[in-house]
Amino acid sequence: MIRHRFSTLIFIALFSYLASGNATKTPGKGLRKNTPNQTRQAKLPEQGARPYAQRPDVMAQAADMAERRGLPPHWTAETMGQARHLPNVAKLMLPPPAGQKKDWGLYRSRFIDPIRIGAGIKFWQANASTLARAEQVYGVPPEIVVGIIGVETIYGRQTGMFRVMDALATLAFDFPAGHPRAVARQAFFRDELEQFLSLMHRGGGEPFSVRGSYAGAIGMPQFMPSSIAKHAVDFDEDGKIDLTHSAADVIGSVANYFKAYGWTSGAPTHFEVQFDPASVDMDALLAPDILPTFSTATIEKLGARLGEAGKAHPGKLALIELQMGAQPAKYVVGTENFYTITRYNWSSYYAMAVIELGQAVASEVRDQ
Ligand SMILES: [Ca+2]
Repeated sequence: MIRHRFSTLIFIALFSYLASGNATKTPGKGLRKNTPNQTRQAKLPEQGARPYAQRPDVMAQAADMAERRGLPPHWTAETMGQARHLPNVAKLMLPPPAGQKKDWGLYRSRFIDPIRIGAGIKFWQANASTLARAEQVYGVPPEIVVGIIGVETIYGRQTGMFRVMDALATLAFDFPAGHPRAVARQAFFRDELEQFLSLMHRGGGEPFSVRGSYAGAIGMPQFMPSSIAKHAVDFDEDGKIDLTHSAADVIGSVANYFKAYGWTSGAPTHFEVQFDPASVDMDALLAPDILPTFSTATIEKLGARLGEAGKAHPGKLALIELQMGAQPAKYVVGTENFYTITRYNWSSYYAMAVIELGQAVASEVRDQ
């Protein structure tokens, strides 16, 4: 599902002196194969048929954005006007067909594989002291940081080939109306486009030189522009933030993101769970989804049986269901730290893949 070998083609402008913004990682992401230019015309929906420079709604938003953000009006309008509509980017945003069973086994096999583990071992060994420093400063252990960067981009090997301007403009102005949360998602991407233009203007970057995922996520950690603005750090202290070339900046930024979203140092991510068939109330257990809601006493009352470590956990818990296609689902009990991982990408499958990849790499590194 993922194509790579583009890292040499990709660089992003250097961001320095970053300011504020919303911090949200786009959910349900993952890099997809790009669409050749020549197929665009045939599938061009009416919505995106006019160049953005000729769209009064886009030009009005450019003027509004320039005023609110203190950007040069001509530069803002010209840049937004030059963005290209990418019809397939909009399509990639649509949720999978209803009724399609998720499959943790399949999902896991995409991320916990020898190539990614091998790349993770090399990344860990090359950056061991930086990972240790990030744990000291932010309280986030190396295996979580290593798990994130591996799941996101195989340690920078696949950071995305879309021009971020095109992806963000498409999602900001032509978000597919058939999406159940189209209005909210479109607003989210408009904000990200604003953040991106602000970053480019402030850092002196060339907006069309920046490549990323179809959702506009950038660099080794696939940060959205708002996350760069709010959470990226210059962890190698060279005076600029570079999430494409500086492993240290990436490590510090990921750890800082986790700290901001409530990571508790030293606390586990999840526990194993069994069920008491006589008393289990799955509807009640699954109702809060991934939000840690239950005390250990409550979750046990609802028929979930924890081991000794789970019983001793002081915080709130959530029952996490991992569907296995046609097979019976698997379950774990997630802690607040599990929930924090899902703030990076809103999926329990994603969080589990991050945890398991990090553990797989850690066990190899620590055996050596
Ligand atoms: Ca730096």
